[in-house]
This record gives sequence, structure tokens and C-alpha cells, in this order.
Amino acid sequence: MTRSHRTVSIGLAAFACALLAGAFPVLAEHHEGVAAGPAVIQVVSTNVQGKNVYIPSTIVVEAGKPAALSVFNTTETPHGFSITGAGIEEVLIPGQEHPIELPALEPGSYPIYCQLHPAHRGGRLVVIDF
Ligand SMILES: [Cu+2]
Repeated sequence: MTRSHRTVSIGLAAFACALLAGAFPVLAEHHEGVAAGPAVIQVVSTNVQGKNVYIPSTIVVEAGKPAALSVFNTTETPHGFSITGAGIEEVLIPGQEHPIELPALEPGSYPIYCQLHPAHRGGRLVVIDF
């Protein structure tokens, strides 16, 4: 390794350290924000190239704590939003925001599906102990 290569490597290491030092406070702040209160989890029921889908299709919440969803239907037809085992069965009117309160749940994996269209691609609610 020549002297100039070494200088470049040290420079990159210092740059990486500066990036990490900058990133960690952001992560810590984000974590505190999550712990401080229930953020509303935003979901859309939408159509991607002819397929009805939920985005995100996997929702993760903490076990034993209620959580708040807000589901928006971007399409021009009503869609369903049901979560087996959580007592959720909503009809999503087009162009409207639908607040949905999730109850405190046991850890597990709960299917999310559209009760109106069997072909609507489903999702999953994952409830875990953090
Ligand atoms: Cu649907």
C-alpha cells in the first residue's frame, strides 16, 4: 500500500465514524418517539398494476398494547380490511381515511384480508414482545 492509499483509507474511516456518530442520535430519538406513545400506523389499500394490495403488507405492533391504524383506500371501489383474531372487519370507502383501533393482542401472526374480494392480496399483522 502506498502512502497515498493509506491516507485515503484513514480519511474514509474518519468519514464513516462521523456518519455513525451522526446516525446514532437519530436512531435514539426515533426509538424514544416510539416508546413515548402510540404512533398511528398508516396503511393504504391500493392498486398496483391491476392487483389490489395493502401497503405496507406487513404491520408489526407490540404485544399487549393497543395500537392505532389509519387505512386509506386510494382506489375508486370499496375494499375490506379484516384482521382474523383481532375483531377487525372494516369497509374502506374510496378516498377516505379510516381510523382503526387495534386491541391489545397476544404475540402471533394475524392474517389481514379483504372480506369483499378474495383476490385482493392479503397482509399480515405481526404482534411481538419487543
Ligand atoms: Cu378488496
